[in-house]
Parts: sequence; structure tokens; C-alpha cells
Amino acid sequence: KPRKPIVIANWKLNGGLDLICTSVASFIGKHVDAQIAICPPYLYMRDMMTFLQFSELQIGSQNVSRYESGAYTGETSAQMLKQAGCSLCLIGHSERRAMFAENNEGCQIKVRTALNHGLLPVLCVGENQAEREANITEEVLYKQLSEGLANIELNGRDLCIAYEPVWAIGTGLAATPAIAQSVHQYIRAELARIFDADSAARVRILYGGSVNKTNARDLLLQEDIDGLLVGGASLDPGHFLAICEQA
Ligand code: G2H
Repeated sequence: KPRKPIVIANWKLNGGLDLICTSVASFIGKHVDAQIAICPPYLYMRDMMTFLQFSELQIGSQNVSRYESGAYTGETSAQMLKQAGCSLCLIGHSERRAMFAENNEGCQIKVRTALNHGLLPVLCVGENQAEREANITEEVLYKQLSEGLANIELNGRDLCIAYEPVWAIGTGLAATPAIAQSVHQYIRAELARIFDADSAARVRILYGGSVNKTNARDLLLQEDIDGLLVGGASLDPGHFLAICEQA
């Protein structure tokens, strides 16, 4: 594969110290070719950091503030995340869009902030069931990508896009490898329009939505699927490791 595979665990509002310990322990002595990151709830990042000398795991954040500092109660800035040892951050996960009123404009500010502080932004996009049934998947993605990445200059810095069809999230019904590949191909073409062909060829596009150790391999075999974003299955350390070993 031309791009280094990446597998990210998104624990959402789950897990705790025990899961940090067992998850990091499961990677000790294991060699995986892919870049692997776990996004625990903020509170556990520092605990995870203390174990990381034993493995090549990275820490990711499930969100990042659009603000740098100031009177913004409840927020955590990109600079703080970077200082805490975070390597990457998810931006605009569909749950944040649906339940916490995140929009494309806010995502664009977060992508910019993450890049400025040396965090790898993982911008999440995807259509819901009604949009897929109405055949407007590409229109939805076009808007999410062109607004979410408006006026961003990469200047050689890394960016990831996570394609997470909302109808596949937590439902057990993952997109078929063929459907995912065709959407990923569309996303890469859009990235070439937004940036340029070289940048688009470098951006890693992850698939997310009911990924498990049984469907991971076929998804990863697709030309434009460069990694996976794993929710439910990442809460079982052995299961998550089995997914990572296929990347
Ligand atoms: C999609 C995914 C991880 P799950 O949200 O971001 O969750 O694998 O449980 O569908």
C-alpha cells in the first residue's frame, strides 16, 4: 500500500483505568505494521501516557476545542492535548454533529487548530440513512469536505479523513467493502480538487462503522481504504489487537 495504514480506537464515553491497562498490555511485545492510536475519554490520557513506553501505541483525542484559551468552560485545547502526549484528534464525529451541534464551519476551525499545534486531524464525514436512500451521499460529502476543509493549506502536513456512514455506526451493519471503496474513491477525488493530486494521494482515508475482526481484512484490501476507525469492537483489547494485526 502506498500509504501507511492507520487504525484508531474510539472508546466514546466508555472504558476506564482497567481498560487502559489491559489495552496497552495487549500490545506489549506485539509488532504491528500500522500506526495505532486509542482515543480514550480525556481523563485517562495521562494514565495511558505513563504506560506508553512499553508499546508503540499512540494517544488520540475524541474532540478538540476550536478555541486556544480563555473563558470557554469545559473545553480542552489542541495545545493542551499536544502537551499531554496526544498525536491525533477526531474532529466532527457524527455523534458530535448530531448531539452536540457541531457543524462544518466549526470542524474547519478545529482542523486548522489541530494542524497548527502538530496534532494529526482526523475529520469525520458520512451520510445518514435517509441521505443514502435519497441518493445524495456525494452531495452530503461534498459539503462536509469543502466546508470542513475550506481555506486549509496542508503545506506537507498530514491529514486523515474518516468515512463513517451514519447508518453503519454501532448497528452491526458495516458498509460492504465495495460501497466503502467507491465512497473513498469519491472522497480522494474531492481532496484532489480541494488541495491537489499529490496531497490527495497522501491523505489517509479511514473507514468506520461496525468494523470488527471479521470484516476488517476485506475493507483494508480496498485500494482507497487506508485504515479503520473502530468503536464498539475496540472495547475488547483482544478483539482490537486482532483488527490491528490485519492492517
Ligand atoms: C463509528 C465507530 C467508531 P462502531 O462511530 O467511531 O463506532 O465501530 O461502534 O460503529
